[in-house]
Amino acid sequence: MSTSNDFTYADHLPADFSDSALRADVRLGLTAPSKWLPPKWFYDKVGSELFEDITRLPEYYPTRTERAILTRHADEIVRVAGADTLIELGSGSSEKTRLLLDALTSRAPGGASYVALDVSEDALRSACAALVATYPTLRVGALRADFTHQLNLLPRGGARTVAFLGSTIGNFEPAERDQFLASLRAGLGERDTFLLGADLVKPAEILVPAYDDDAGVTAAFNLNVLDVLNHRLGADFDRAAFEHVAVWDEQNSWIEMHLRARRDVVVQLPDLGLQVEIMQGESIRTEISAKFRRDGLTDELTAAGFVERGWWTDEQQWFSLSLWAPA
Ligand code: SAH
Ligand code: AVI
Repeated sequence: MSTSNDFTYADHLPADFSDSALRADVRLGLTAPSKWLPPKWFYDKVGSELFEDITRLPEYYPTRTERAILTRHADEIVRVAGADTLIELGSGSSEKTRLLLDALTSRAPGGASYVALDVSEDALRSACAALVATYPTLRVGALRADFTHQLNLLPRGGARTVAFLGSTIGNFEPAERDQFLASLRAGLGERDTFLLGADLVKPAEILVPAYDDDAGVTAAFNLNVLDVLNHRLGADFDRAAFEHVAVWDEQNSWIEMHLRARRDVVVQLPDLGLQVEIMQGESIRTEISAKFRRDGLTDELTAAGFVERGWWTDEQQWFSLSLWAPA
């Protein structure tokens, strides 16, 4: 652990995380009958920056809608939660979080803590450095960890709100989501709460452009994962051989992002001793982004052992913030 710029920084990812975990995921995903990659590998420095660019696109409504809900209701959310510590999973730039921190620091002046958890060291360091400059009384910690299997590392003590904003929960497969909720619930005490940002089902005409914008930023974000594999695994993906595809799967209620081969492609992954053949028209699924209905979310959270403490949405009911306590 190191202290710099008045925030603590702890890296709990294994030293070889970017190698061994990436290798295992890539071997599993690219040798499967339907090829896929987990979304956590999007977020190298370039990918984290591209995601921030996405949040400012006119088509990408989730960030600004969630921010609008927070602008209106952060005080109430923080009051109902009654926490002195905010822990944020997949915190990224922690920008919207400031609305919660404004409320938290004015409720508990001198006594509030914020812990940002993310896989991206760049995102953690720049977000936390900016936060300590704005909130002199806030204790700020950065935790580099993987929220899919390291929730046991969350700091304990006091009354905590664990926030998972941006609808990042939608990037889990349904079984992963159940596992995540069970693991989170297991670590929460009776004074703790869970604040969830979840994107809601809406017409495909709004959903699809949010994941296939005119400026091509989401395409660049998607294709960047090939650069990550090239840089970290010595692979030789040709970005030009792939196109970005986003489709709305109504039955599963999720957007799927794919990289579809424009021609037959043979990729060498020397670090894995692997050669992968991808036929023209075949695609690699790089992300799902599930969209929710209130009753479905309630069922899932109830099954995981939570009880609702609050539900806030925007006028169009496009996005939701909900607060949950252990049942
Ligand atoms: N919460 C922010 C950022 C969302 S982008 C917002 O609402 O705008 C998703 C964030 O989750 C990225 O910062 C990414 O680095 C992080 N992330 C993705 N997979 C992760 C994992 N398995 N463990 C921890 N962080 C992860
Ligand atoms: C981080 N996550 C919630 C984003 C989403 O909307 O699913 C990632 C993203 N992918 C494409 N655009 C944004």
